[in-house]
Parts: sequence; C-alpha cells; structure tokens
Amino acid sequence: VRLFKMEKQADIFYRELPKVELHAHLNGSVSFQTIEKLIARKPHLNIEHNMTAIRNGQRRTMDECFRVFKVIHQLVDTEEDIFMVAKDVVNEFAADGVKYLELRSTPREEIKTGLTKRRYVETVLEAVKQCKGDGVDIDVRFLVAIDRRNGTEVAMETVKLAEDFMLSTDGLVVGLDLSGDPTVGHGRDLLPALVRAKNCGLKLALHLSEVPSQLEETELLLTLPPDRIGHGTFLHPDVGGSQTLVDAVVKNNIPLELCLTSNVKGQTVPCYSEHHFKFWYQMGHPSVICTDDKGVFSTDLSQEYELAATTFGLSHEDVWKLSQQAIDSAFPAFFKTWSHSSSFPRILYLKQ
Ligand code: 6MZ
Repeated sequence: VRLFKMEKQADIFYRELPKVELHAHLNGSVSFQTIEKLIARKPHLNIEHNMTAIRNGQRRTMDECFRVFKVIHQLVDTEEDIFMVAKDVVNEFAADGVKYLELRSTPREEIKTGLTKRRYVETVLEAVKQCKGDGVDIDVRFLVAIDRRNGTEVAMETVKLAEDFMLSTDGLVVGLDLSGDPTVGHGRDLLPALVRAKNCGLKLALHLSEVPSQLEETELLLTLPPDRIGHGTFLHPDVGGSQTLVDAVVKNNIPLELCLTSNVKGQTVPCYSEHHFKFWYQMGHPSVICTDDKGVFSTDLSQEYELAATTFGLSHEDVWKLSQQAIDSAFPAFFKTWSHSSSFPRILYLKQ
C-alpha cells in the first residue's frame, strides 16, 4: 500500500515556498487517499490502486496514460464523487503550499447517474466555494476543458457552457482548456469553438505540441494566439519543431506550463535533464512549473520545483523568482504583494 502513496516528500524549502499551480486536471489530480474512498464506494468495479497511479521509476506510453483517466472516470461519476474529489484536490494543493490554483476539468455527462455537464461544473464550483468558506488558504479559479477527441460540436457546446458560467459565477470561471489524447483529432476542427471562446473573453490554455506529430496543428492554433501553452514539448527545433514556432511563441510572449514528471513518466521526454524547461528558462521566456496530474503521476508541486532545481542547478533564489513570476501568467489580473516573513516568504494577491 505504501508504494502507491507519495514516495518522497520535497525538502521543506519547496514545501513552504508559496506556489502557483496553473496546469492541473481535476481527475488526474486525485490522490491515493481519495482513490481509496472512491474504491470503497464502488467495490463492484474491481479497480485497484495500481490502475490509477504511475509510481516513481515507472513509465507509461501516452496511450496507457489515457487509459488511466478512463479508469478514474469510472470511479468519479456522481455529483457526490465530483464534490469530494474537488474538495480533496483543493485541500491537498493548499496543504502543499499552493496559494493560487487554476483547476481544469472536462464536463462529463453520465446517463446512468443522471449527471449533466452543467451540474458537473456547478458541483466543482460548489466545492471550491465550500473550501473558501472553510477558510482554506488558497485562491482557486476554474478552466472548462474541451476533450479534443469529442470533435467540433461538443467543443462548441463546451464553449457555450463555459461562456454561461463565466458570465454568472463571480469570476471563478476564467478560461478554456484544450486537452485530451494528442494523437486523436485535429485542432482545425476545434478552431471555430476556440475563436468563439476568445471573442467572448475566455482565456485560452491550449495543450500544444505534446507529441511530435502536431506541427501543422500547432502552427494553426498559434495564430489565435492562445494565452498559455500546455507542455509545448516539441516546439523547439532541437526536437523536431521549428524556429518559426519558437518565434511565434516568443513574439506573443505566451507562457508555457511545464510538467516535468508527467512528461518523463509519459515518455514524451527521455529524461529530466533533457526536459524542454531548460530551453525556455534559459531564454528567459515565461516558464511555469506545474503538476499536470499529481495523482496519476504520483507527485506534487513542491516535488516538481525541487526536481527542476536539482536537475538544472537552480539556487533557492532562482526557485523563489520562478515561483513568484508564475503569478504573472495567471489568467485574472492581480496586483501582487510578496513579502518576506521572518523565515519564509508569504504571498498576498489583491484582485485588480
Ligand atoms: C492531454 C490530458 C493530460 O478533465 O476529467 N488530460 N490531456 N495531455 C495530458 N498529459 C498527460 N492529462 C490529463 O481530467 C482528466 C482529463 O484531462 C486530460 C484528458 O482529457 C483526461 O481525460 P478531467 O478532470
């Protein structure tokens, strides 16, 4: 049992560092403890822990990673499940020192349980509000996700849903995510939905160039342009991307959400030292360390910062700066005040 729990905790500096998480998929972030509660609710599914998490040292193909999400979706298929999962995830990020979180999730309907996409989003937002009411020390916003495999029509419906929520939920819904298995579907079919989202004021966080075969799609989607890029693993020329793509990202100053453990365990990056964080960070381009799926990849944001620091030789001061700059890539506009308390820094945000 212990093997599937967090295998190692990050050093105290990284845990106490105030952090900003901008790329976290709700159902990929479900912890060992929450999975245990879900399995107890649904013993008939015969799901075991090793089907929902990839331990340290293990690797999976992307296809296998996407099968893991399907297993988790089986476990999370009622309003009660979603509420519990969202509350647990928000509490866990807060316990890890995350002060600002942009959570993303794909609205799902489940005929069997009567779950609708609208209730799905409402339930996540209710959980977020309850955490706030409970005094959990974290500020949360939500991105509605489009799963690329579901095609044009569903993408457009999802944008309309996100638009409704953006207009009616006190600023909690701030944007749209494009994610899902990168080997399935093509961005050109989703372009009308993304254009609509942009025109109505939703911010766009798009998974781009997560696998090598997406050059043409990336070129097309960069014309929007997106407000942030998820992964962007194959953008730069050394890994088969192109200088034109890099130039477009730099010219538009589009921050990258970079997820070290996810990319290494999912085998799109061969090892930590070859992670594209190095390329973008050295260039001084906005690079934000994120977890992607902290449950599935058995990690947390503190560990991701520690990994980046040990792999690329970052000092505590560099790490502090990296974490501080992440807030500039958040979707809402903030006035920031960062202050140092006696031994550890604190972060305060004031909404503009
Ligand atoms: C692309 C990913 C992903 O939406 O049910 N997702 N999409 N690349 C990744 N890298 C590993 N990790 C997660 O959370 C799970 C869903 O998030 C997307 C997939 O669509 C997955 O089904 P939600 O909360």
